[in-house]
Amino acid sequence: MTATTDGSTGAMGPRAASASRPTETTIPAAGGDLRVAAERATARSVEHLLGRQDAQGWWKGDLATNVTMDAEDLLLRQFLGIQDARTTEASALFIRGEQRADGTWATFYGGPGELSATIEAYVALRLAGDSPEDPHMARAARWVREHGGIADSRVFTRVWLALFGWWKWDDLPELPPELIFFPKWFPLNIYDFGCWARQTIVPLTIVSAKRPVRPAPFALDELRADPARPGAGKSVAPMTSWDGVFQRLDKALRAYHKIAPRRLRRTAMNAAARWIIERQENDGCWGGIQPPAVYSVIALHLLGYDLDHPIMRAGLESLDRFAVRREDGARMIEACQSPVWDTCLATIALADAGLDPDHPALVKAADWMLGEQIVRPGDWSVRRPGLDPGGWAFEFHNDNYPDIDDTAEVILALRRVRHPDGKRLDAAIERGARWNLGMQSRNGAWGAFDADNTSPFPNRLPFCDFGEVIDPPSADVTAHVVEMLAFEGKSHHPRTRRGIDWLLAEQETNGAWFGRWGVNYVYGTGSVVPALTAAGLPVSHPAIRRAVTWLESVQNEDGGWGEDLRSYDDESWIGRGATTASQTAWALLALLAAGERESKAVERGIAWLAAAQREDGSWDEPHFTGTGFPWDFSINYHLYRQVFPLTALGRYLHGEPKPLAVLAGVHKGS
Ligand code: R01
Repeated sequence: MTATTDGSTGAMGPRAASASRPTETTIPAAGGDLRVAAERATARSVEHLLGRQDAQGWWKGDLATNVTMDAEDLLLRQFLGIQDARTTEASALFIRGEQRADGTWATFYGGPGELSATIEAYVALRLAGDSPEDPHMARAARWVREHGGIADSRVFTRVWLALFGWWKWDDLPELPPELIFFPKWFPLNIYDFGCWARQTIVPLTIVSAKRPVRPAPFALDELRADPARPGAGKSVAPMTSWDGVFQRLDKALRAYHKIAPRRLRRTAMNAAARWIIERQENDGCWGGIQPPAVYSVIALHLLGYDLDHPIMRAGLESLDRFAVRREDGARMIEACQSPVWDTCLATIALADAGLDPDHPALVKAADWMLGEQIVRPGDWSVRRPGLDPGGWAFEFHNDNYPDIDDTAEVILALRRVRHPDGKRLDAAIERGARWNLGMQSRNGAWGAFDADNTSPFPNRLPFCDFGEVIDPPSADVTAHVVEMLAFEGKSHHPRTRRGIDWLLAEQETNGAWFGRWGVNYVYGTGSVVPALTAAGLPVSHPAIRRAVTWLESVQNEDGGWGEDLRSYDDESWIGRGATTASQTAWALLALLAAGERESKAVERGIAWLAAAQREDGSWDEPHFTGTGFPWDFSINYHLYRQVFPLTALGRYLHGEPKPLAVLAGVHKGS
């Protein structure tokens, strides 16, 4: 178990928000005073960030999501019979701390009660010994019943309940293991799924074919809604709609489940098991993310792997590494860890804040990043078989799934460092840039992990009622790649030009860009504008002007920016929400790149950052500003509040980072 890495106190949520108010300073006036305030904030922030670098050169902030992570960790231990009292109590402490006054759990700070998360958290607490008569439990159960009960929860939740006999396997959509045999050109083959979904569903095909039930120590009737309630029962869509087609496909698959030839099924499950085992990482995890590890351990266990088999031991040990211990003893499960992403963003922030390119902290960070480059093929090779490897992943251990976003940002970070071995740095960058170029999708843009991962079918499966299961190109990732290519002197490369054209076509009528991996239009716009100007678009370009107008139109009264996660679900929240440090910084990065340094909007934004900073050089940010899957799965990256404000302050003080051509001569060996 690792100690909390960001020094935060207690569980997140309303408590943390009120416990730590920013140090109240008066908003500095514009002009000289503002510059002084910005310099002071920058210096404090640099100190803070330098103090948080690991001795090995990386940074890592906590990655907070929601209590389904913690609940499923406990459910897994219960299912395998490996629960221990201390772990259970520490997880229960965290889960209880996240419950809100109305009895619910949300999937992001300040969000509405969410049925599936509330059910999973409730069940986990019952396993930990909380009584249904306890007021906090009774409140949760009543809310669940009033909101449709178990029957209205997502498929994943009902799979967990089926494992304990609380739900019937017969009443779940089918996902047959024979999927593993579909060739890579056939609809719904596993490579049509985004890599996170692929790694999750392959083990789940084994689990749902095996349909195991390990009866639970108690019933769960208090979570069932009245079956006579109006609206109960699922409607059937017409055959002429895609939903209708997929509902009938599911019916056919259920019939198939009963008659599936035993030999074929066994061969399919063995092939799926082989696929899983081949993808286990050196540290025992799968893809660096928690859900595939949980389901892979269950699937292999169901196929007869003992818990002390080396594969299983390593898998179970890797699960422990997703746990973060908070100061109050609570145990929080991270969906994944973000060291590569945090390290490249911190390096960029420190360099743009004026740290010397050969500062030991930056050289150390570069050394660590260089060691993390992935030089072997992965699942991405299925769609790009001829392409040489050379990307970076987001996590410590995820060699099979480097991503295009991390690769672009790592290169942007490495270019800011004057490394003693300039040749090695150049070679690594060259290799990474080539990999990113080769991963461009046919439409000229870039997805996160794969090229051309755009099949419309996976999202239609009744099994896939949660989150995003494909990885189509997005504006934020495409922008990061374009910015990187511009810094590499490739603004006129035909692939860069196609990326730029795609971005220009993707701008919304309001002037903003959608944020796929960050919340939301502020993130998209904060990513795209600096990329377009780095690639040589003049700040007078109409696309840039419209973006500036939009950002200025959504600036908050207090001078900052904020955009609520509800913007993914409800247009009226676009650009609107409580001011946060990271979103204020994203808006500023766009405005600064657009040449608005002297504007009132920028000055008010910088003033907000300076005033909201804490004594120790950090910022607070209870709001989630990271996106796993729009609306369904949100992330609070605990380092975002530190790295993005520092980058914005640095660029306010020192101007835009200079592309390679201007930096020529920095690399002695090149
Ligand atoms: C999950 C799940 O837990 C999960 C965890 C992490 C991610 C994907 C990509 C990146 C990297 C970071 C995290 N960048 C592309 C983003 C950069 C900002 C996604 C999902 C939950 C449910 C299922 C993630 Br089903 C599968 C996985």
